[in-house]
Amino acid sequence: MWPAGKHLARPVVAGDTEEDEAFAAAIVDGLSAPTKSLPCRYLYDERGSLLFEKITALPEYYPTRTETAILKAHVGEIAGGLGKGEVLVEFGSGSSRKTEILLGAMPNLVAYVPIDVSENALEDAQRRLSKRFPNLDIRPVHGDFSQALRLPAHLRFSRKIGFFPGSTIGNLEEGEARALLESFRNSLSPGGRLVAGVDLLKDEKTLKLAYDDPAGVTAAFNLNMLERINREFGPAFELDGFSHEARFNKEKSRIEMHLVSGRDQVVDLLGHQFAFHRGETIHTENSHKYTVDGFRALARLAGWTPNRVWTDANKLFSIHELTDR
Ligand code: AVJ
Repeated sequence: MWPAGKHLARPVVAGDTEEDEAFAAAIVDGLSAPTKSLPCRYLYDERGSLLFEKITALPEYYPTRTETAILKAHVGEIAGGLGKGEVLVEFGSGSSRKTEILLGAMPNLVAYVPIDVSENALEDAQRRLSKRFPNLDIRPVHGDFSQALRLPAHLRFSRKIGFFPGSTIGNLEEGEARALLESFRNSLSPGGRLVAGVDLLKDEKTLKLAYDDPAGVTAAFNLNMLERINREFGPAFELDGFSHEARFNKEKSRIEMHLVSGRDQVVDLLGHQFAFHRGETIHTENSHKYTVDGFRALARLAGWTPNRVWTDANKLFSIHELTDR
């Protein structure tokens, strides 16, 4: 195809999109580093997103179910005190299932602005929500929620409330998490408010089971990273050469997902030869776990004022209200 060489970039092939190019560059970068890793956002192609949906229904995966229960139990308080004419902005809206609970308790909302990288998810959500809330102005934004938000002119000066459920913040390292909360504040201020779902630190056994379920759905989700690479750039990885591992990193208070090489092997991919020792891993995702006070401290560093907090009786999950002063 093209000469294999360490410093040769993959040639641009007709039909490649910018996304393909960025993914290819991320793969070469991540697998060339002394500790190998791949960005977790690439876990979520079509199949990955379906597998993640299956994860959220597993008995061992408590976050989705618990967050939904907290939202339902306290929706009056969470949605209450809303002034007339506010806009609800959701960062990474996906299927907007949890939002539906909030929207039902926000009759005075002027508009709902879901932001997501998946156009399909945005379209499905809009179709479903416009049936249930025919008077709601829904303004989907297709894109990356970490970018600065520019609202349509007629909404630009409305007060904004942000919604960031699912403990997506857990994917980020502390510095990145702080920067993201700052960028949300810039998008929502002045007078903005953020409602964020944050998974709580708990015993290691519960955490590990949630990320290594006996049915093997999380393992399939993690291994799909390699299958996706094979589909898009391969064949490259032998799938029986790698296995899923969920590790608890106590110092960093996070669950890490890794793909562990079961043998010494060389993977031929994108014009490179990537060598793996037996036991060497590709780090594919972090899921940071916070204490209630730890997350409030992080929010303060990002310029927010932590306000109310809601949790379940077992203190598995938390929903935080942050205000702009
Ligand atoms: C979507 C990032 C919140 O960290 O719990 C679930 C992703 N990975 N099982 C999480 C995930 C493996 C999930 N987040």
